[in-house]
Amino acid sequence: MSRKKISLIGGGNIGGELAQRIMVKELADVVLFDIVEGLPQGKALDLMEARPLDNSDVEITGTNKYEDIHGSDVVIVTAGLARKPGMSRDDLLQKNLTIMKDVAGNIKEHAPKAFVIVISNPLDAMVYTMQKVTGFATSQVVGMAGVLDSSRFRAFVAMELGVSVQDVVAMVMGGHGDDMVPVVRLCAVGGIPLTELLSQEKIDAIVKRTQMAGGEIVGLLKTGSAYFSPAASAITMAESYLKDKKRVLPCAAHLNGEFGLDGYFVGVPVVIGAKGVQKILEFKMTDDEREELQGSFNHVKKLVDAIQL
Ligand code: TXD
Repeated sequence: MSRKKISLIGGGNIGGELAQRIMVKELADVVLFDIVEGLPQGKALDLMEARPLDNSDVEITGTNKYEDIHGSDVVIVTAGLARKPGMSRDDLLQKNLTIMKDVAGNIKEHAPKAFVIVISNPLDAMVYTMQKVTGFATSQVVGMAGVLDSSRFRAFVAMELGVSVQDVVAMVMGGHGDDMVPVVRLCAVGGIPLTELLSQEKIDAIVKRTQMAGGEIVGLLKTGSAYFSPAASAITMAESYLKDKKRVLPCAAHLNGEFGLDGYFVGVPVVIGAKGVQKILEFKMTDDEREELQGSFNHVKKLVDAIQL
């Protein structure tokens, strides 16, 4: 049985980290694509030379030619500009929209059967663009944000309580912006509701830090945004697809009336298996939760409605 194939469109900070993680896990062969001459080829060769140390026999190829992504099972898209200090994710819209249209057209032509995971910001608008321009089924296109945001929430809870991250579950929904919706009611530590373990003040502080976590890292790095955690998040999604794990993960998925929302991509709990986004797990929200989700959805809708596709 031949190995699966993952193509990475964008060989920058996240792209390189994605390629390394795939290599170490021997998840699939990798094609690393970028428009910069030499960048993907250099990173691919470097990773090929690391394989003996990780006992990994996957093939990693760097390329500037879209033809090389032919036959991909998964395509992960990080092409685009990243934030600099003082920028919002929305500030990237116009430049990354142009890039995303180009990328989507090439994926449609060269990898029409691939499961597409979009990472580029502003995420909810970019994944919407990907699906509209490719015309792929909505089950075949998904955005990575909620897995990252939920991981950040879980990490902050574990740090505060001094417990293993393994025993903290959390769900962050909505758009990938400062108005994302950590659903505190669903957070549990070893099955114990978070609200029984931390004061409301500490919970509010963790919610806020989660919502601003991307900007916190941009402010520290000054030259770009987070890349270790976004890469880990997207690999979790890709693995669930390739191994048909049917993980329940918060992802930017196309809504068709779920949670009373329709026609756009925002973060909701989905099942990812061999058929892609196989279903959206809807649940009864409190009035406050619904109001927060509606607010975050409205922000995404406003941003997307400004796009001329
Ligand atoms: O949770 C999330 N979804 C976010 C997403 C988490 C962190 C970062 N987020 C966004 O991912 C970030 O705001 C950016 O929009 C993307 C990629 O972030 P990264 O840190 O990897 O950016 P880099 O290092 O600048 O890499 C982008 C690469 C770079 O090598 C460019 O040459 C390439 O994209 N690029 C292109 N590749 C293909 N095709 C085109 N047109 C193109 N234009 C630039």
